[in-house]
Amino acid sequence: MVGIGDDSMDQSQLIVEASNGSRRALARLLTLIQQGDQECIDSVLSFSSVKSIGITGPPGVGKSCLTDCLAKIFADKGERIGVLCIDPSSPISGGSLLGDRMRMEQSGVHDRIYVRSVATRNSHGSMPLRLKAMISALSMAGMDRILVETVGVGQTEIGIVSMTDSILLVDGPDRGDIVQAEKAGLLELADVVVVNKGDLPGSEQAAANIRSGLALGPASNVPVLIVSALNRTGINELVEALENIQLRASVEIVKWRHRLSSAIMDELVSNPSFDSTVDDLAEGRISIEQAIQRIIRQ
Ligand SMILES: Nc1nc2c(ncn2[C@@H]2O[C@H](COP(=O)(O)OP(=O)(O)OP(=O)(O)O)[C@@H](O)[C@H]2O)c(=O)[nH]1
Ligand SMILES: [Mg+2]
Repeated sequence: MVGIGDDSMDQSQLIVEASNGSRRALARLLTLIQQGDQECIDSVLSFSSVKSIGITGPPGVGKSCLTDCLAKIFADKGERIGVLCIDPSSPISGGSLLGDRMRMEQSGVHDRIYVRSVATRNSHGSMPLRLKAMISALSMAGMDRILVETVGVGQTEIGIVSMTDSILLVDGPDRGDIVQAEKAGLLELADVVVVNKGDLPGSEQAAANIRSGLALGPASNVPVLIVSALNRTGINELVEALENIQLRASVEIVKWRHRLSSAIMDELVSNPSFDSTVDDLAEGRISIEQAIQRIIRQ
């Protein structure tokens, strides 16, 4: 049994309530998934998911402002939008991120937008699978589209954004971080790239650099747009680009590779003998080959 407020209900009741539109039940369900409750995760993963967009990029480029703009546009068209803000810096018990709430000004007051911050600092392993389950839970609760904001352009973020159907990579006018995204393999997964803060100098140049980087590879058709979340310019073109994303077979294979390897990692790290095996390795009692064999056998 799990408590929500004064009530308490078991996981299956919680799922029924959340599907019937109870925001409290949905919030509780998302908390349980975030904490790794396997029964909830397994139950919601059996629901099919609506379209999800991963919005990622280096810190401070305006992802939250842009997510807020996009959520409002989709919601104004009548869609119900779920927004997940993945926050690697705050502890899992920390709840919502004040900063993101503040930058999600429009989403916060729109009754068709549901915003949830997901703190990941103290979560052990398995974030990608939990994120997948959260997307399913939001779909089950009646959302028509899910936006997932995640910070960073490294391997961990690739594991997370690979769980979404399409990826919007955001950069700013004065950053070289896109080079990191390219090195990590994130650029080749992006379905749309935007240079935000188009109101500031340097954005044309940044977009030209990204276009020339893409031109040589398989992602040469990927749109690179200049937008300003602040002045709301270029946003309609961005929405159009997001609506017209063509799935690319080569990218789908790479995404499934990330999804599968994340799922395998989750499985291995949550193995009951994982921690004791690490201790045995550190103490020199077993070799790495023996460690692998032990975990696989279990
Ligand atoms: N000039 C200008 N500033 C912007 C624009 N979009 C966002 N900002 C500002 O950039 C700062 C960061 O915006 P956020 O939306 O929080 O950026 P973020 O990428 O979500 O940041 P993290 O989640 O911390 O990585 C804020 O001060 C915004 O007001 C824009 O289009 N133009
Ligand atoms: Mg943000």
